[in-house]
Amino acid sequence: MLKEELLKVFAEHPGEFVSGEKISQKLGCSRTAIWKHIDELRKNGYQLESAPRKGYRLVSKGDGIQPHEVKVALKTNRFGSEITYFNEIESTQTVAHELSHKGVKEGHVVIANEQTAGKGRLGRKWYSKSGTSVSMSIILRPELPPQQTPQLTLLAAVAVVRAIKSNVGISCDIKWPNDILLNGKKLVGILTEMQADPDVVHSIIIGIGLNVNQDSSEFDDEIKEVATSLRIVKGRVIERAQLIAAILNELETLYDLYLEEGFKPIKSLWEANSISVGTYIYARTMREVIYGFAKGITDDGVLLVEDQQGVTHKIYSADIEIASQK
Ligand code: BTX
Repeated sequence: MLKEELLKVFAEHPGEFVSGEKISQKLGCSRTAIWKHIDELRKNGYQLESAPRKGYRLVSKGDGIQPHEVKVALKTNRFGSEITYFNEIESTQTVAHELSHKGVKEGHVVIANEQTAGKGRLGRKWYSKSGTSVSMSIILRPELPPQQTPQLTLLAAVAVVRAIKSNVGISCDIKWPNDILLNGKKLVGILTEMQADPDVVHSIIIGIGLNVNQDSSEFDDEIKEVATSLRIVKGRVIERAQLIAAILNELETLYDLYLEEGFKPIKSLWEANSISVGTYIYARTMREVIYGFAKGITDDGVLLVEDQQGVTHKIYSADIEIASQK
């Protein structure tokens, strides 16, 4: 809270130095406490100048996400009520694992303006640039057997699609299990990891990476042919804090529905937004490539593909390519 009050003081003195003494009088705290909060603001991307005898001056708010702007737009009870924010971090997923071990509450969210070592599935990389992406990890603590956790990946995909629709007015497609595509290009990646014993889940960490304000020249070479952003399609810059809040609002609503009524209503919503059921696909698993008709998903989130010999395969993990119908 002191951080917000400190920002208020700077807002009252735009472009000016404010002495440490004046700040400590206004906020009723020690100079050391102020110094600590100035340091924290710097870590959050704010540029602050300090000069002997003059005090501190806010030069720029940086290109970061303001966690208090996320909080103002939340309609949730739990999700996002605690936010850990970094201007730059290796991976929000790694931090979320550590926080989860320390026992933070369900719904705690880790958000970063930039990740330097973002993680995709199966050891792949996830790119996120400063000022343009959403990178966040949400900690859940459902009482579920481990085999049901893939359902939460599908739930997260539905939440993101609905939030993008309501907040930006764009309809996206879900490709099993966790890709969100816009005009056939990858807009969002979702990584679900869990901390569990064989029969009990301790926590589930849902990582969401979303391309928001990149223009096409800003994508790294490895992904420039396959990636897109909301800005490219919408033609304007999108406010990231609002979008994060919209995602958390949808996530909590769907998660509560899931806890009350099970996977059935989520499954219907997922199928309604999916381009990878009711069509012919190639499923590239670790062992083989299966070509066939994707019939649907099971209650465990497993994809069912019928091959040309009429055999139905259960696909637990694969990369999916939509094929033209044969
Ligand atoms: P995935 O394995 O399905 O996708 C990774 C693949 O997607 C990469 O190999 C690359 O080809 C492509 N890719 C990488 N970055 C991008 C991008 N920005 N846009 C489009 N395509 C890209 C998807 O894994 C799961 C990603 C989860 C990312 C979140 S961000 C917050 C959290 N923290 C963290 O480290 N990971 C998660």
